[in-house]
Amino acid sequence: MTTNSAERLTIIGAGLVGSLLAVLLAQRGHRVEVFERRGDPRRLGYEGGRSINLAMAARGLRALDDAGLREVVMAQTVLMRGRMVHERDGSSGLQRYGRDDSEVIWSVHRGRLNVALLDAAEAAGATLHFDRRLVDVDWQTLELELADETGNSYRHRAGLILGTDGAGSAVRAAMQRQTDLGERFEPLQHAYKEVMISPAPGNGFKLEPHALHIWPRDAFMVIALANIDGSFTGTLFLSEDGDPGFASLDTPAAVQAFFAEHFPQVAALVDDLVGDFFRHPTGMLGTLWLDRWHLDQRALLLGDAAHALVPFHGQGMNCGFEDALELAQCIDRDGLADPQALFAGFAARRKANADAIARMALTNYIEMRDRVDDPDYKLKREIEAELQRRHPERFMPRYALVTFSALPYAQAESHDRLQTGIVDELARGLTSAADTDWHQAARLVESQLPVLPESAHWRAVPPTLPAPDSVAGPVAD
Ligand code: FAD
Ligand code: E1W
Repeated sequence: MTTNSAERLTIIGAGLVGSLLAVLLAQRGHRVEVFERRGDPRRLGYEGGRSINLAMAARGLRALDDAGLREVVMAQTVLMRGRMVHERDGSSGLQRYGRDDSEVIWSVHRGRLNVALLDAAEAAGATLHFDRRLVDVDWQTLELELADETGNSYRHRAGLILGTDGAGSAVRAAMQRQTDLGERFEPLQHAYKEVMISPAPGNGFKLEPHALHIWPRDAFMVIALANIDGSFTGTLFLSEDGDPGFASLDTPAAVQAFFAEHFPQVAALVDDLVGDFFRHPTGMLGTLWLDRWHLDQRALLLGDAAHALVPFHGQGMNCGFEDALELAQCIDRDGLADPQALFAGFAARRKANADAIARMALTNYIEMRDRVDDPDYKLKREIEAELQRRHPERFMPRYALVTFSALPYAQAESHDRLQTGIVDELARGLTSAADTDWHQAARLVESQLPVLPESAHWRAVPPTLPAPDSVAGPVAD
């Protein structure tokens, strides 16, 4: 078995996680090379010109901060204060995510974020190779077999291999041929499709920009996030089979009838519903679980390649960015002299957290789908808000622990299990949060909930004045 030329780091996949990892490692003075299947998005544009956006939260921003990229990225985001839930009857209301504007998330353009990260990676000294798809790895010689779009093939001797090539990872497939990673893919019956809402005349917004819009309809839903140019990207989440399902929406008339019945407001906002529907691919969703993320001293997986999640907590990129930062910090501490120990140590620290966010994302899927407009759900959220007000050192809602804090996901999940038990007990038989027995609540909280560690109170932005309950605040930026 060969040993690596340990000073060199070979990243496969220059998506969001790979490009940030390249920045973080190159900035630390390591020799970094990156191979990416697609062409350079800075020359060729992105995703066929489509605007796809994502919700960035505290964990993502924390990693960008370490790379010195906070300002560059934040200048291109739209702040989101809460979810705007659109009911069947056409009414809507904003449910704040947090207590004030230190507890918000940001809508960020996937393509522009990736471009900013690629620029920063190059500026930090990383070497980028585009139009180079990994086909296979010779694990004896560490030779990569790469191909370009026209089918030419290339060979390249790798250093330490870091696989950030996404959910369909070729690095992972090559590792699987060498060892059993215990891979399991748990598909979700639901798939997704993106639709575009153009800006209002004069680059205004057709919907409140500072909110994540949700049209929940039990078994399916549409969400929409604003872009800085005034447009919105909408996403339909729907079963693949059955009726309604993507398989049965196979004609323009069927698509129009489905939206007219369930999402008339969305239908009126989208410029070219039928065009979008049949031009854009239907994306698959699911959870990828692995028992192992590394192949001894030779290769390590990070991001979606190691742990694809369902998107319903908006944490896939955030978790992947946390992976990248944590690996950089492991290298800071232990160096690259013993890659096997480095990879094993990283995976041991990180896997319980990835598993926890994968489970919590599935839980949020159920809530998103059919509970955000449910009275019992609202009652429990009200009780939670008051428990947090009364016991801020011990009680913090799950959404806040996941989205605004730096508490490791596994600890957020176990703390939330205790909290859920308490809230369920307090809510039993109640119809109004005002009837909660707050003496019993205090007893339960103090006897069952440990004091939260400092990382739970970490915030990406400083606290602001407490937020009013229901208004979105100023719309103009
Ligand atoms: P990717 O972004 O998939 O990047 C992989 C890269 O590797 C790509 O550039 C690809 O071209 C390249 N590649 C692939 N194969 C090869 C190969 N053989 N050789 C070389 N290069 C290769 N996350 C959030 O945090 N917030 C959200 O709001 C959010 N919303 C989402 C909504 C939807 C509908 C979906 C599906 C996901 C969402 N996510 C969200 C998750 C997020 O998109 C992913 O977690 C994130 O993109 C993972 O980044 P990555 O770099 O690991 O993988
Ligand atoms: C967020 C794709 C996506 C991204 C998200 C979220 C959701 C639903 C979806 C979770 C959320 C930001 N969420 N929003 N409101 N309640 N939970 O917070 O990123 Cl579907």
